[in-house]
Amino acid sequence: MKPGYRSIKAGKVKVNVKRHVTPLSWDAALRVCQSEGGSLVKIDTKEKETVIKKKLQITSRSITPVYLWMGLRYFKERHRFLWTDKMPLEYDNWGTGEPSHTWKDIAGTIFTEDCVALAGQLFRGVYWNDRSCSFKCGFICEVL
Ligand SMILES: [Ca+2]
Repeated sequence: MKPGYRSIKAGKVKVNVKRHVTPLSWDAALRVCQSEGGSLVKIDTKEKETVIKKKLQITSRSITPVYLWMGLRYFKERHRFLWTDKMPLEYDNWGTGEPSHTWKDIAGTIFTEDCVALAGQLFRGVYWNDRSCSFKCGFICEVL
């Protein structure tokens, strides 16, 4: 495995993941993961999410959430979210009001939100939020 990956085993869950700190767009983040022989992380069970949340310490000490891209994206023409391996969404952990599909900034500009990030926030804990794919976030890669 490439440097920086951690092999985590807990119960039935076994994952090889790396948390990248340098913020990138969703597409650029995916390319980095692919160059490391994997993809953006697939969080398809609650058990796996719990392990990742604990071991990668996805929490924020402020009310400003920490966002980390995962391998989930919305495909408008198919009206569904798909993981990077093309599998459909089964387990999810959306935050309140998510997925919102759009976001309006203070100036009233509307952004389409098709890419999903794991969010960690003080008080709210860890939840999912769809965000603009061009926004730059840290990200989690997974090697099978
Ligand atoms: Ca959203």
